[in-house]
Amino acid sequence: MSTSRRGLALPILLLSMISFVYGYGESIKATGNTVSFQITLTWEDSRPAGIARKMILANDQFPAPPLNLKQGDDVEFLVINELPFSTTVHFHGIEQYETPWSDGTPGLSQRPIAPGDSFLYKWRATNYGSYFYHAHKRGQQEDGLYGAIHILSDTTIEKPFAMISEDQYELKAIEKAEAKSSPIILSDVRQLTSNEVWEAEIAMGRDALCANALLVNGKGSVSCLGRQTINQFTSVAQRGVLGNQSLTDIGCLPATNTVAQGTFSHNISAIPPSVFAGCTPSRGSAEQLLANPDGVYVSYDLISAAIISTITFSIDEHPLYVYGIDGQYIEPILVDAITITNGARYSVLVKLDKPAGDYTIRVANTGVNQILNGTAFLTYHPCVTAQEQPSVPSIDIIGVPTSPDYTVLNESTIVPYPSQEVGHVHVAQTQVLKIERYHQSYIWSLGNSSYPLTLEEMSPLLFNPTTGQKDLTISTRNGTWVDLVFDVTNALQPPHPFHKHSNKFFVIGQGEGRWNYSSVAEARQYIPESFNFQTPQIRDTFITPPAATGPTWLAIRYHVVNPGPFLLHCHIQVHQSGGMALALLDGIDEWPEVPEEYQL
Ligand SMILES: *[C@@H]1O[C@H](CO)[C@@H](O)[C@H](O)[C@H]1NC(C)=O
Ligand SMILES: *[C@@H]1O[C@H](CO)[C@@H](O)[C@H](O)[C@H]1NC(C)=O
Ligand SMILES: *[C@@H]1O[C@H](CO)[C@@H](O)[C@H](O)[C@H]1NC(C)=O
Ligand SMILES: *[C@@H]1O[C@H](CO)[C@@H](O)[C@H](O)[C@H]1NC(C)=O
Ligand SMILES: *[C@@H]1O[C@H](CO)[C@@H](O)[C@H](O)[C@H]1NC(C)=O
Ligand SMILES: *[C@@H]1O[C@H](CO)[C@@H](O)[C@H](O)[C@H]1NC(C)=O
Ligand SMILES: *[C@@H]1O[C@H](CO)[C@@H](O)[C@H](O)[C@H]1NC(C)=O
Ligand SMILES: [Cu+2]
Repeated sequence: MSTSRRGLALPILLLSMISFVYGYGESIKATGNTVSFQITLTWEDSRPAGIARKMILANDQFPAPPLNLKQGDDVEFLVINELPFSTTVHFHGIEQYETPWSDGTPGLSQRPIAPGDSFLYKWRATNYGSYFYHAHKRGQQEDGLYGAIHILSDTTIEKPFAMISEDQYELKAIEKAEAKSSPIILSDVRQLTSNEVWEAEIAMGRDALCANALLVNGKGSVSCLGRQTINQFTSVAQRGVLGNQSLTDIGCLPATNTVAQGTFSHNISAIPPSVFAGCTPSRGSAEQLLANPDGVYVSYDLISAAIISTITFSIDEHPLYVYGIDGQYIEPILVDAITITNGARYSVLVKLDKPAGDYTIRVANTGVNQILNGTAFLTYHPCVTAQEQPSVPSIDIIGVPTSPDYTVLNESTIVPYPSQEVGHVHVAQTQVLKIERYHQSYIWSLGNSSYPLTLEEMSPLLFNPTTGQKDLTISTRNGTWVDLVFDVTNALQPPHPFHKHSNKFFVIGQGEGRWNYSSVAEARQYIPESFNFQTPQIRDTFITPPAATGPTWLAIRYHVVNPGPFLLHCHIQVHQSGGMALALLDGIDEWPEVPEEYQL
C-alpha cells in the first residue's frame, strides 16, 4: 500500500525537488479564524507529587491549559506575567513562519517579560499535530510552565490510517479518535526550584542530573524504592559508570562519581538534600484517564516536558499504534512501549478492546542517570464493576520489557508519511558542533564555545544581528540547505535531545566514533550505511546517539525558509542552562522588518 503510493509520488517529487520546500507556511491556506488565548502566570505554593514547593501556575493550573487549533488558524496568545521574575513563552515545534518575533526566546526574539508586564504572541498554525508551549527563560520550564498544543490537520493532508485498517467502520473510529486526541504530558519534578538548582550547581560544581518524581499530566508521587530494589534494578550500564559505588537512595548516580561528572573542581558539602540523595516519600494524586466506553479507539499525544528524565511509557495490556512524531505523520507502527526524550511528541492510537477496569500506565526513566518510575491509570467502563486482578505490565520500573514478546519503539524503523528524499540537494554549508564539558562539570559546549545564560538579558538579536558573537551564532542565507553535525567528542555522555526552533529538520545520519569528514557528501563515500536520505525522519527534536563507550555523532539537514534568529539547543534543562546552545541566524540576508508593536 505505502510502497505503491510512494512509487506514484516519486516522479512528482523529483521534478519539484529543487523548489520543493518541506511544509512551511504558504502551502496551507489560512482558515481566517483567529484563536485568542490568555494565560496569567503566578508563583504559588503547590504540591506536585506531594512535594511542597513553589510552582508557576497558568490560570491557576499546572500543567498549563491546552491550546486546541485547526491548521491555518491564527493565534493570539497573551501572557500576563504576575510572577516575581521575568519570563518568556516558547511554542515548541511551531515554525513561526514569518513571525520570528513570536518565538519566545529571550536575547533572540524579545526582551524577557518583566513582572507586571504582558506580551502578545501572534503566529499562524502552519503545521498540524502535537506541540507544546513552555517557559524559555533560564530553567523555568521545570517550575511547571508547560501546556499542550494540538493542531487538527487540514483536509488536504493525507492521513496514514489506511495502513492500520481497511475496514471503513474502524477507519471512521480512528479518525474520530484523532480529532479528539488528548494530551498526556510526561514530565519530572524536583524538590528544588529551577533557580535553587542553578545556584546549587554553581556552589557544588556538579551537573544536577536527577529528579525527584515523574509526573503524568502533572500528577504523581515520590516513592523511595529502598536499597534492595535499587540494587536489583541497577543496570549493566549503570554498574559500568558506578564502579564499586551504588546508586543513591533516590536511584541517582552519586555526586562523587567522576565518570558521570568528570574530574572538575567541586564542593561536596555544598550539595543540598534531594539533589543527588535524600529520599523523602510523598503522595500526590495519580492521573486517571477515562476512556469513552463507546469509542473503539482513543488517541493520545504523548508530550515529554521532562527536564532531565528520558521517559519510557506503556499502558498495561494496551499496545500503542504510533502514527505521528513531533507533529509529522508516520507509517503507523504497533508497539508496547515508547521511549520519549525531552521535547519530543508521539501521537498514538489505543484500541479499547479489553474488559472494563483500571489498566496501569507505567512511566520509567531509562537514562543511565537514575532509576525513577511513576504510575497512572487508564480506566474504561467505570460504571461496570471493575476487574479485581491487577493489570499485566509490559515494562518494569526501569522501562525494560517484562518479556521478549513486548516491544519498545525502534527509532530506526520509522518512516514519515509521506516521506521525502533529501540526498541530492545542494548543501551550502556544514557545521560540525563539538559537544563536551567546558571547564566545569555543569557547563557545556556546542561548537567552539558555551552559550552563557546572561545572553538572555541582552538586546535581542532580531533587532540587531551584528551584535551576535562569532562562536555563538551560525549565519545562513535564505533558501539554502544546511547540514549540522553534532560531534559528541567523548564517552559517557547521555543522548542529547537537540531541539531546533522554527522549521523541522531531516535526520540524515548517525553513528559511533569521532566525526572525521568535511561534509556529509564525503562521509557518505566512506560510511554510506550510516545515512538515510530516502526516508529520513522529519523532526524538531532528536537525540545524539548515547556515547556509552566512545564518541558518537548525529547529522541533520534543514532548508532555510524562514528568516530570523532561532535557537538550537539541548532540551535537557541543565545542559541548556549550562550553555549547550547556539543561535541560528537563518536567512540573514532576508530578515523581515519587525512590526511596530514588537519594536523594543
Ligand atoms: C573502591 O572504593 C575504594 C574507596 O571507597 C577505593 O579505594 C578503591 O580504589 C575502589 N576500587 C575500585 C576498583 O574502584
Ligand atoms: C563548600 O561548601 C560549603 C557549604 O556551602 C561552604 O561552607 C564552603 O565554604 C565551601 N567550600 C569552598 C572551598 O568553597
Ligand atoms: C514505582 O514502582 C514500584 C514497584 O512497582 C511501585 O511500588 C511504586 O509505587 C512506583 N512508584 C510510583 C511513584 O509510582
Ligand atoms: C532497530 O531497527 C534496525 C533497523 O531495522 C535494526 O537494525 C536494529 O537491530 C533494531 N534495533 C533493535 C534494538 O531492535
Ligand atoms: C568554530 O571554529 C571553526 C574554526 O575556526 C570555524 O570554522 C567554525 O565556523 C566555528 N563554528 C562556529 C559554530 O562558530
Ligand atoms: C526564503 O526562502 C524560501 C525558500 O526558497 C522562499 O519561499 C521565501 O519566500 C524566502 N523568504 C524571503 C523573505 O525571501
Ligand atoms: C579519518 O577517516 C579516514 C577515512 O576513513 C581514516 O583513514 C582516518 O584514519 C581517520 N582519521 C582519524 C583521525 O580518525
Ligand atoms: Cu544535553
